[in-house]
Amino acid sequence: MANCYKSKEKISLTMKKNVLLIQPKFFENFHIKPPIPLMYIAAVLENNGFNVTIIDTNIEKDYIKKITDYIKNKKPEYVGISVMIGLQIISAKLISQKIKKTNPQTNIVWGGPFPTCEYELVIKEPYVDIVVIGEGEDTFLELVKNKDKNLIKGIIYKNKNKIVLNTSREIIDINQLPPPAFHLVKMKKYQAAYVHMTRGCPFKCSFCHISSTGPFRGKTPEKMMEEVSLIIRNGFTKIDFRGEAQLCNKQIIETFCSLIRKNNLSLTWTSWAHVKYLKNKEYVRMLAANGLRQVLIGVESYSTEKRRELKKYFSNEELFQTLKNCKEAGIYAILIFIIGYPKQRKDDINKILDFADLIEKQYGFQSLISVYKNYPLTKLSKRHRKKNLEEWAYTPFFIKSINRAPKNINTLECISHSFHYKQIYEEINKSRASLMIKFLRFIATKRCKYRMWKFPVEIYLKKIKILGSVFIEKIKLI
Ligand code: B12
Ligand code: SF4
Repeated sequence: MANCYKSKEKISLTMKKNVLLIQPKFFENFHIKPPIPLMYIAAVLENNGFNVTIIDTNIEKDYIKKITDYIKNKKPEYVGISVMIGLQIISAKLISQKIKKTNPQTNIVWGGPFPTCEYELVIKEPYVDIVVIGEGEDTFLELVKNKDKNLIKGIIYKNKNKIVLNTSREIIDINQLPPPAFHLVKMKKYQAAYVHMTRGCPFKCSFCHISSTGPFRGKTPEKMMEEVSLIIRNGFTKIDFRGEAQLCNKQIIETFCSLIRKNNLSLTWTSWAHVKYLKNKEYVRMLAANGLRQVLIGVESYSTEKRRELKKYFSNEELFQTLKNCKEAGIYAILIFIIGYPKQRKDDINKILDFADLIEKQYGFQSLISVYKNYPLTKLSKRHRKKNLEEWAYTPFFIKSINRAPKNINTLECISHSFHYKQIYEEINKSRASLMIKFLRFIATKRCKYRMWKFPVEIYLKKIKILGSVFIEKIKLI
């Protein structure tokens, strides 16, 4: 690991060079969270004397002007763009093209989960100069410090007419990283903040790709407390812990909880969680006593055997024990199931929906049904290849995303959408639910009750709306 996180003395040498980091648009109706990956990178750059600006295009209305003004006035040598699979690719592409048009000298660097999987495809794009593969903190710092590219691990780049792939980089010691640069984003614009106690994941579910941050490892309780305190200072009292292995190290979490008590923090938190850890009753009680209010559990299917097919290993008995523990401790559980993966039968989907109903009846917990998407580098997709970025951008959302799926994509999405609207949406927007949301919720409830997935007009409308905003964005950026 490069020892470059706290080198204030190097500031004068770098003469406060400007660096721009951009989070492209998602287009979908997510509850957008602060661009944490970029904030980690920004913190490292700032500690090394760089002037960093982060533009989150999801919250900045006139972001095109802000980006082009920045390029014209501040002339950054490097612009870093964070990209996930899906429509965000289109936004990243348009923004990159706009930057190159404004100043062709700017080096455009793509990083994040998507370029990490598809670096060979991404580097072929004329507007991308460098792709950072994997964790970005050390690699991007070396780039902006103008270290000889030949010697920078973890990149693929263009050298005149050649494409050069360097050796991969060793993983970062996450306990040495400075906390994310909260001061560089408008935290008030976000509805929730999230943190990662861990990077990577110790599990290997066959439908999931989580390798952009390397193998599994966790933060110390003190490190977690440092980040949580910073979020609280930014006005949040509710924090979301992301990643299913967040609660896996009982000892670390216990110490973290004792720090919450010691510091007298009135904090509530939600977390992703794995049944493997929550089946322990005492542990769940302790978590509840220290502010855990909601858990998201990836249940995926209705039986131990079906789960095993997806390389997710826990039994229904363990699941029921977990749900009982949560209910008794006053923690609300949201269960997540997956439908439409290769070889899943129509009958399996119906059984999942029945299982979700059963859990609602017995425990009062709701389920989300997510549609399988063929992402690169998962065991199920077997290095599924696509010809260009557009295919990766659109297929998860619109066409042929699911090879050999037992049902039509619109039907699957209608199931997913209805389960979502049936409860979560209303819950989140309780105070602000518009008439339209109430109407959609009404339809969703009926669809779920009668298992009526025909004529999914909502899905067509949703897609038209999303495609419409992609189209408008294209016009604005051309
Ligand atoms: C929070 C989150 C979201 C939030 C985004 C939060 C935000 N910033 O607004 C929301 C809810 C919007 C979201 C949406 C989606 N997400 Co998401 N999300 C996550 C999650 C849980 C955490 C991301 C994170 O902060 N990670 C921690 C940071 C430190 O890691 P990182 O993001 O990989 O960043 C590091 C490196 O990648 C790199 N890096 C990242 N950006 C950049 C930029 C530069 C310039 C450089 C140099 C380096 C670099 O450096 C970072 C620090 O080391 C991850 C799972 C996970 N645990 O990582 C999934 C994950 C990233 N999401 C994923 C997916 C699939 C989606 C969706 C497509 C889901 C969907 N609709 O089906 C959408 C995207 C829609 C779109 N593209 O339009 C996948 C990505 C797969 C892929 N290969 O692209 C992941 C890995 C989950 C999974 N296992 O499937 N997501
Ligand atoms: S689905 Fe969850 S538990 Fe499974 S590998 Fe992905 S992040 Fe880990």
